[in-house]
Amino acid sequence: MNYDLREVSSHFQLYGTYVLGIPFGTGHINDTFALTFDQGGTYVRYILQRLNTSVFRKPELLMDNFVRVTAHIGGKIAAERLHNPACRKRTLELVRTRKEALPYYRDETGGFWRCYVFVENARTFDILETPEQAFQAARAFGNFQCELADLPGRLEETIPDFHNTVARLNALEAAAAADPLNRLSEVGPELDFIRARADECGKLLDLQAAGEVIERTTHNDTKLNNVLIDDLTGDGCCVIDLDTTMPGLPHYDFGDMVRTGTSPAPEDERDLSRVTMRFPMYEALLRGYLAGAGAFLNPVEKSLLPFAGKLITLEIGIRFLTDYLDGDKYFKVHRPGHNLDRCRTQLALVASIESQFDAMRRLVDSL
Ligand code: ADP
Ligand code: GN1
Ligand code: MG
Repeated sequence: MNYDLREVSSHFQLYGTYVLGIPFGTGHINDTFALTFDQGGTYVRYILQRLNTSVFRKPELLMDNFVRVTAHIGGKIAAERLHNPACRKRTLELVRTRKEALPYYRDETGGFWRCYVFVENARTFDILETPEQAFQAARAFGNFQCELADLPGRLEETIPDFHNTVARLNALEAAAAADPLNRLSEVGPELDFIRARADECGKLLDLQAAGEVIERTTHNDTKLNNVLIDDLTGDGCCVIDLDTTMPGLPHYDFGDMVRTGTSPAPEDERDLSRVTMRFPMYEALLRGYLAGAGAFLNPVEKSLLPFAGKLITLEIGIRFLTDYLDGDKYFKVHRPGHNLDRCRTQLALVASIESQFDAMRRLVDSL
């Protein structure tokens, strides 16, 4: 889709002359652009995003969450700066609209837009290069959970049952039964692999119902490219992509870090021999996450972190396969079979996690 980014940006409190707007990032859901403005000879960048309102059906409530979360974290960063003026931590800073100072703008076609300040001198990585990066990224996500532990009230669930793996499995079975595009015959081994693990899908939900693991405010989309790494210090300096920040289990966040931070291959790799759970990356993620969030986890919650890595990888595999059978309606795809390729990498990663599971458990028990 071609959007008139200059026109859209004119509705926000942005000053100077619009220079350029380009697509940015590799997200599967929203449309993200980087804008450049000339402000008296200095080029200043902003992020402009068009929210996917088929996925996020109550965008105004989502933006209420966004404002509450960023105000809460912003307050903590301001307090930290009083003691440590060199603190480089950031949170997303929304730019409000000119009219009514709203945190979003709706265009005449119903398009839902928001804008925030570009965090310079930092970047995201689709594939982590070193254990040190893994440690820093995981610590930032762990700190994020910790900072939100005293957020007043409960956030709106922007996507109900987002990490309900049993519901995700049921959705897959429904898609397989309907098979609208006759793709079922191509996915036999993948379905068998998932069905063989069906019993594990409800494990965290059962423990939550029994009160052994506790709901908190979590990010829920801790893909490693959703944290900005500071170019100067190498620290995870800003957690981004806050659309699914809502009530959840801490395991969902740690699990997605294992899914996205341990394999050297991209999420849609076709050469499955390249997909593997690198133990040193897992160890760094675990140590980093516990450095940020370890203080509030109970022993049962802590012991379930390796399982979380397996469960969330399986869950996303289930979601990619469901979307493939449904006709690629949810995740953006860039080639035929893209969602099936993504599903296969997830299942290969689950197998790699399973083959190292004992060692993963021993490590967490030793920390
Ligand atoms: P999506 O939902 O599409 O994943 P994100 O909010 O994660 O969208 O943004 C996409 C990419 O844009 C990120 O991976 C990051 O590289 C970049 N990005 C997002 N927000 C900022 C920001 N405030 N400053 C700098 N880069 C950003
Ligand atoms: C989507 O928006 P993005 O690309 O950060 C998805 C996540 C998946 C991820 C898989 C709202 O994240 O749940 O884990 O793709 N976000 C939503 O790459 O469904
Ligand atoms: Mg993202």
